[in-house]
Amino acid sequence: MADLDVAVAGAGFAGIYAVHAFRSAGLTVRAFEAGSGIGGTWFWNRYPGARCDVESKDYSYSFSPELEQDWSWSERYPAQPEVLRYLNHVADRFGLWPDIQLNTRVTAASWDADQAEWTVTTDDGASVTARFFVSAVGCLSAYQVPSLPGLETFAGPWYHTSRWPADGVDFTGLRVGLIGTGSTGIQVAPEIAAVAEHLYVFQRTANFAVPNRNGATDPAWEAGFKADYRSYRKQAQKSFLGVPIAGTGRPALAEPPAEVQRTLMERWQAGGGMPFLGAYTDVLVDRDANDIVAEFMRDRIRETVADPAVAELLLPRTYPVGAKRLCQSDDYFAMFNRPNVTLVDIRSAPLTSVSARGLRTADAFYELDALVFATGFDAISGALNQIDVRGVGGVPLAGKWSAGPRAYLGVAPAGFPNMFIVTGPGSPSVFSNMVLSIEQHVEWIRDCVLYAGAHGYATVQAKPSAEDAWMAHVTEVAYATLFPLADSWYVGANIPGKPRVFTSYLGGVGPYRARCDAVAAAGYEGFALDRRLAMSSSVHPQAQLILDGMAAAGGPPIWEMTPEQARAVVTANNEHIGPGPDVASVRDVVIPGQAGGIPARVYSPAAGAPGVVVYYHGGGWVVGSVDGWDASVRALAVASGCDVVSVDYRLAPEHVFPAAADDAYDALEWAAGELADGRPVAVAGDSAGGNLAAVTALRARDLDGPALALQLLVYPVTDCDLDRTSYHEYDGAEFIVNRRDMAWYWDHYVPEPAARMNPYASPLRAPDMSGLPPLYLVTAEHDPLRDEGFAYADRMRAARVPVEHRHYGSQIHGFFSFVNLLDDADKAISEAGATIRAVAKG
Ligand code: N01
Repeated sequence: MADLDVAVAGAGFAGIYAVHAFRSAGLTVRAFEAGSGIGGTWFWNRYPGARCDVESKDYSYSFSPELEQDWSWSERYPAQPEVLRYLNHVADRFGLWPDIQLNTRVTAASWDADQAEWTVTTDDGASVTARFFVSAVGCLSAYQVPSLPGLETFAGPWYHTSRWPADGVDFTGLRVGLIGTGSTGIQVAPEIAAVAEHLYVFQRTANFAVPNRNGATDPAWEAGFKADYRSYRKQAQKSFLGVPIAGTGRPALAEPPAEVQRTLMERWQAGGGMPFLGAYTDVLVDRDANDIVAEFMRDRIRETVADPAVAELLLPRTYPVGAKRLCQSDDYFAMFNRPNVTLVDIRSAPLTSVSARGLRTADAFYELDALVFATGFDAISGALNQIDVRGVGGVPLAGKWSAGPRAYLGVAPAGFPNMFIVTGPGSPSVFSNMVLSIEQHVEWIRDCVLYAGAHGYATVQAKPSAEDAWMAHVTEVAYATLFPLADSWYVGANIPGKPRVFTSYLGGVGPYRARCDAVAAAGYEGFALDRRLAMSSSVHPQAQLILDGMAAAGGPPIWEMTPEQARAVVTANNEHIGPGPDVASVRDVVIPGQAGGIPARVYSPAAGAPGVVVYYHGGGWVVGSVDGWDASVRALAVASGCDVVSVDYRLAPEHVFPAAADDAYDALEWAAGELADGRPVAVAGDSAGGNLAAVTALRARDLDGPALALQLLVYPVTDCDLDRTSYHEYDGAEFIVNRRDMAWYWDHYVPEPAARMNPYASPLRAPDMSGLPPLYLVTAEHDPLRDEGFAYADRMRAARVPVEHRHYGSQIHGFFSFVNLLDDADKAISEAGATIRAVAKG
């Protein structure tokens, strides 16, 4: 068994929430974090001026209403130290520390197909196994320093903004060179300029920036959004960017030019990138509309920067506004009016080398005491590619991604079973409010893991065809916009040699979430779910005792017996079960059936029971009786609180198909007509009795018979095909039933093979499953009938019939009836009973 259910790489916003979400779902989880503290991006990027460009009310977790009410942000746009404090508060508040391992970098993760688990290796030489591997390494974690000849000879210190010393850097009195004018460079530059003797800004590409208009949190504003935070978060989930912003809803090109200028100015004055760029619908898809906005912004630079030559150099002209991440700053452009700041154009005269004393460009030398690189990241795929991730057949993820990173729905790479990437390539990630997208992904992954467990699937993996189709869609949407026109990190253009692929989903956060939800609702459409490997779970020791007892008793297999011998053996075996619980009233009745009286027993646990269950015992239509199933049916009556009618239908071979099915249906009609008195009615049964319950539900639908509230099918026979995988897995003599036994049962019940195709014999073959009552399905792992149960649930789901499926991983066929002997029998009956009770009570 794996050490963990889930191993998580990284403990930033994503890893922290993953620990909380998985743990709250009852899964074992550990996050491995390379840093000495949590926070990821917000731990590493502690350069002066680091600040979020999404408002604090949006850039915060929404999973806990109490957290969002209790926490107060001091500013509209939170600075790095405050975000880090917030994340540490979250870890404290939810007690996450025991499941986060700091100072530990994940170096490798490899898929073990035999065990259906990941082996995750860390830089301390340790390794751990986990059923699922979740990457929460972030989109912007692998920082890049350009390869400048001579950097190692530089006499002064140099820093990358993403590895800033924790105790800060004092630039007082120093000549500092800053390379990079993206979001980071634009934030750090004014901070350095404020203290340095001189700041040289080496600019390769001029950048657009809108003002933040940052300020202290206004208590009235805070009270306002907190009063209705829940519905605000809902709007955010449905919005395009993960932040509910109000655009005009109109194209700029359809608006009078003066009106466009007025709107842009209004938004410029209010500050913030998203409302500004989102003012008009055509700005990111139409070059002419984009040019209007770009020119507006260039005018603001001209207004701000005193020296026209410097202003001219600062005017972005080489790409559409917004196609590179729009920067935000209140003081960057004004900084160039300071006498101690020089802008150096390294597009016309590129950097050539570093020496001990400074930087050389193609046409000058700059004497420097310190160097700062704000040169960005190998984005989206860089951090994950630093881990040696190996999937099916040992294929490296980096190899799979050599033509560009890809993953189905941006969360699951094909060929890498049980691996998920939070905000991975193909998801909205960096084009959205990251915190909201992280929450959506983590919750979706958690639900998928739980679904796999509940349905007994050992592996979940994206189908290559689904991944291909999704990434084609991602590309198609991207190329309908202006984004691919910029040489940005969005397309990998900032990393020499990286394939130019647009890998983020621009279809919008709301539509993306809806798509992910639809995939889940359809039973994880596009994923291959495989349960064959789950058999590695061993038989429960209590069940093993039963199997050992039967083996010790000796005797021929069922299929070598006569029906009379088989009935005697089953009766003797059932005596080991012992009595069931007391039930207030138990009476034997004879139900008037079409072919004569049908004996039955009615268990009434209490007066005023909310519903009626018609129960059909197992035994391959050949053996079994109301007496033999007395204990478990009593337990079900007590657990459900409902009246249970246990039916002694006619057995084969004396009465072949459809005798048992006819009796089953007649018993339902009687129970609904004579006993229920308007109360909800359910059908239930185990094994062959499950077959009869399923068939009765089909017939009731087909014949406009009694309305059913539920069908409880316990490892039912749903089909005559004895070639399913589980029949071959459990074909030995050591289990309760095997392939030859089942063939023997079928031969007696439906001797004519062609007749077995009749849906009233093999209900899985019903052409239409719609309109059937909700299914509560119980299956056991070590059971030849396992797969036909799963197949039945799949058909039901496909027909939009509600399905609740409980799979008992270490159990055997028949376990549900072994009350007194198996704890799982009591558990399964009480769980099924609780559902019946809830359904009956409406
Ligand atoms: O990195 P970048 P970043 N020689 O790649 C230049 C998020 N973020 O750290 O444009 C010379 O954007 C490069 O020049 P060019 C946000 O998503 C958010 O600034 O390639 N120059 C560019 O100017 C952001 O987009 C926040 O020609 C070289 C700069 O370095 C993302 O992080 C704050 C060079 C890199 O810009 C990355 O931003 C900070 C070379 N060899 C970051 N190589 C907020 O929330 C690169 N450059 C506010």
